[in-house]
Amino acid sequence: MICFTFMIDGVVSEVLKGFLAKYGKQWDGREAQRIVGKTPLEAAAAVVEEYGLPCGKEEFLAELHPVFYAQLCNIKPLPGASRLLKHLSGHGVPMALASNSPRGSIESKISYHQGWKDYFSAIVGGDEVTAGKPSPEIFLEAAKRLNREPSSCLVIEDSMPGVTAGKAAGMEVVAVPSVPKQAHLYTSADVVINSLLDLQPEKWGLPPFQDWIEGTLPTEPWYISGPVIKGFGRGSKVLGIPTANLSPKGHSSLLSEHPSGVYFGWAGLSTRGVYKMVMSIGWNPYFNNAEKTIEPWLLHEFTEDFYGEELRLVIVGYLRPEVNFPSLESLIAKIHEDKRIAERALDLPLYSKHKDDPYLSSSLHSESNHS
Ligand code: ADP
Ligand code: RBF
Ligand code: MG
Repeated sequence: MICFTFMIDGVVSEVLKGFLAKYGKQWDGREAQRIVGKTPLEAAAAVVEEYGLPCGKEEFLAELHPVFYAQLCNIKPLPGASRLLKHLSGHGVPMALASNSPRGSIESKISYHQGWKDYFSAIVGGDEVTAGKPSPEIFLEAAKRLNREPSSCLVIEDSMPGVTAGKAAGMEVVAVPSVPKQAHLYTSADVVINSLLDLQPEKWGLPPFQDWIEGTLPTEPWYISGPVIKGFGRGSKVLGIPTANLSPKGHSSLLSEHPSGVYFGWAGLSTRGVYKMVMSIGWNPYFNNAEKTIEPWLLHEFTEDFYGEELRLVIVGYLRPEVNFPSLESLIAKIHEDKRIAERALDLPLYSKHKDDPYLSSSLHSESNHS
């Protein structure tokens, strides 16, 4: 049995940002870690305290509540959540949803996602137990409702309090940190993964995913474009692997729907042509960048640079999470392996059909039907 909680509460950040502005404060992201996995009241208390707001937490919450409520329909599932739920429920694995949010709010959140209600045999809300996470109570209650021993349950969690709660309940815990670059803090989890795409159900005695094809995971195609910008100048120089960087600016919602990682697809340069492409999106753990970068390596020998040119990408599949490496050589070897896998996979009809996508060769800024 599986217990989980996972919706991206980007909405929470958006709403809080607006409110802080009203009090003349600026949201700086430091509280994201403090609010994930909390009840709304606990989260409000944390923010009131952190920012020294001149109001009580109840007052703050009363003000926030209607705004959150109106935003419930905009909360997106974590990337890969729908695929995972579909897979496990297709194999008859009993699942429960256990969240610190009040039950009513959980129910309205999931009502916006088709089929979600039926995936869960039990839902436990924060208002149905005496203490929310990090107390184990919410997970113990979920196990009870599913008629399972806690020790036979797997918890999938995106928050620190949730990981603590799951371990305290005597369950196996997979952490999927929702705050980037915080993986090292989740040491009490049995496994930390970068995204739900990386979950290996067979490690937990569950049926393995069957949608991987020749080392690649097909995704719904997604589209991103922009002028090629200057990066750190180390792709060609340090790795011998040039990457035509795109700016992550203006793509924040697209990037929150897709985890950091290594992807592949097709790249179009309007005056040159369409090429196979393998890319990384993220913080380059080996170099530990402060900013996220988008770095496609076009699988073609060019005789010149093309900085400033409009680059259009159709991303069709996922390969692996970005990881750190013990040496530069091992990073380079891995990227060349990514290249071989992508090059070969892109000849499969499933992927090659996207080579003719008009998006790749269409003229500038005609993205309206692809956003
Ligand atoms: P930067 O750090 O500025 O991105 P790189 O060393 O990664 O520098 O080099 C990237 C540049 O090299 C690209 O912007 C592009 O102009 C050029 N380039 C040449 N061949 C390729 C290729 N096959 N794929 C990507 N970029 C290439
Ligand atoms: N950087 C990492 O630190 N870890 C990775 O796993 C990683 N994988 C990559 C895979 C591909 C296909 C490409 C093109 C790049 C990857 N990089 C990775 C990014 C690399 O560090 C980056 O392109 C260079 O630092 C140049 O900025
Ligand atoms: Mg580059």
